[in-house]
Amino acid sequence: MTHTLNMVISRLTSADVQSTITPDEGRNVPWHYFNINAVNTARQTLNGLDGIRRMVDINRDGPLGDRVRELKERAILFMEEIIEAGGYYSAVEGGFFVDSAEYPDRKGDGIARQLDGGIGNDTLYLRADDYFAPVSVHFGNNHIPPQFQSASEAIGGDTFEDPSKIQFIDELDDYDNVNVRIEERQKYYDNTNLIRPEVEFLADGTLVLTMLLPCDKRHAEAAAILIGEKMGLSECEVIHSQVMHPAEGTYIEMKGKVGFDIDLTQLVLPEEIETLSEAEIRADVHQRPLTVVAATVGEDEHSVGMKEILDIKHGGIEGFGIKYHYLGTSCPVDKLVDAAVETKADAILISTIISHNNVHYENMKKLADTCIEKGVRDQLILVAGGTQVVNETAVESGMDAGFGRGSHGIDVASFLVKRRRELREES
Ligand code: B12
Repeated sequence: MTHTLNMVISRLTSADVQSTITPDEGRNVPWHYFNINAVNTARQTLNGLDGIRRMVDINRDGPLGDRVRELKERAILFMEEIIEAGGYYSAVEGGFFVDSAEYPDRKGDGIARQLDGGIGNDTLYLRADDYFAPVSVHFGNNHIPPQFQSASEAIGGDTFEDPSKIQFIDELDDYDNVNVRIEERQKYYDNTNLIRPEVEFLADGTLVLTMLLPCDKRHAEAAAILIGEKMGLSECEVIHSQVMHPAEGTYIEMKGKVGFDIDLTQLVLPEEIETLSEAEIRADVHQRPLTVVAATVGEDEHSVGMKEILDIKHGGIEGFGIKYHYLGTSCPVDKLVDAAVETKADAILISTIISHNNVHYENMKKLADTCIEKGVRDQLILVAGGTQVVNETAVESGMDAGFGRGSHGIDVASFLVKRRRELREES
């Protein structure tokens, strides 16, 4: 919420407030990924607030103006007292900062730091001119003696390269200490291809599930635990619950553990399709102009994905010099094919997001059939896209290609250029 408010203030006032996150509490607290989510939301807000200053006037005669004046007065008094106290460092020592923000009122809980060092005293040293750290990863100047290829060679490899050199401090009890934990997890140290979800420590198996349950909070929490157990999770625990609206239900975040490993070497990965370089696509399109007609088809009103693929502002195919005629949303297939013929287009691009009853693949078949009926199938490249679109099934449904979630303009532009080359070679 703070991130988003910062964005609004920043946009309205040009104060350039920057929201930052500090991931210092690590990934084992929801706080960390909530922060990541918050920053994503703020980023989206930032885009959404484009041009807001031209639409919104700030009324400085009302409470906002009074508050600004008051804050400025407090700030000046505050800075005067800093000078009286002996300057910035004395103020730090006096706990001036991060107090109530209502100066001269003080809560007395400002962050104070001892100037004579406190516990960190004398722990900072200037680096000597011949400073040398025998480690494989180093930031800043490291004077590697000439006889060594790499810094860590001086000690025969550091702890990154040879984990057996790590000396753990065994400060816990007999049954839960670092040696016991390492022994239990030795296989994950030995074989880094074996993974489990993890949060607190290596391969602890912890995962977090989110769900919305259409009931009150007490029932939802108990139901969530049962759902987790039925899914085969152990140590299920609700870590957050929030009533969205009493009539709607409760949003639950639950953690539990899985007891199986995933072997990365056994995964069947989808083929990684290489795209042509931007320069190659542009050069090809420059030499032989490429035109497409595009629309969302059937009764599909979801236009955002299609525009992502087309529009130069979103990195769409337009940015590579490809010309597009956008026929809008819920466009009949016939109309698209006629427009392609009329504009002598190279390709038809359809977006079909809704997938109930496989309507997306039905739309593709309809497009392919219409092109065949009108005798233009071999003159046109047919491309379909949408969240649920899988390339193989799109091809089985008569398309030249299908593009799913997360596709980018460059993927499509690259495909169009490659496919056009193939067609020219074939003919
Ligand atoms: C925004 C949205 C809407 C907006 C659309 C506004 C607009 N102008 O686009 C509105 C509110 C109008 C809407 C309405 C409806 N929606 Co809606 N909507 C969404 C939502 C939240 C986001 C879609 C989106 O814009 N994604 C962002 C874009 C960038 O991603 P994308 O669409 O996947 O596109 C990418 C790829 O798929 C691909 N791609 C897409 N098209 C193309 C085309 C080509 C040629 C290529 C190469 C690639 C490509 O590239 C894009 C960029 O990476 C989704 C849920 C979701 N999170 O996906 C539901 C969702 C799509 N909607 C859904 C539903 C059910 C509806 C309604 C029926 C709701 C109702 N009962 O009224 C109506 C239908 C209206 C209609 N006739 O189409 C369902 C569809 C379920 C299904 N599987 O069929 C979803 C999945 C929500 C859900 N979980 O139930 N919706």
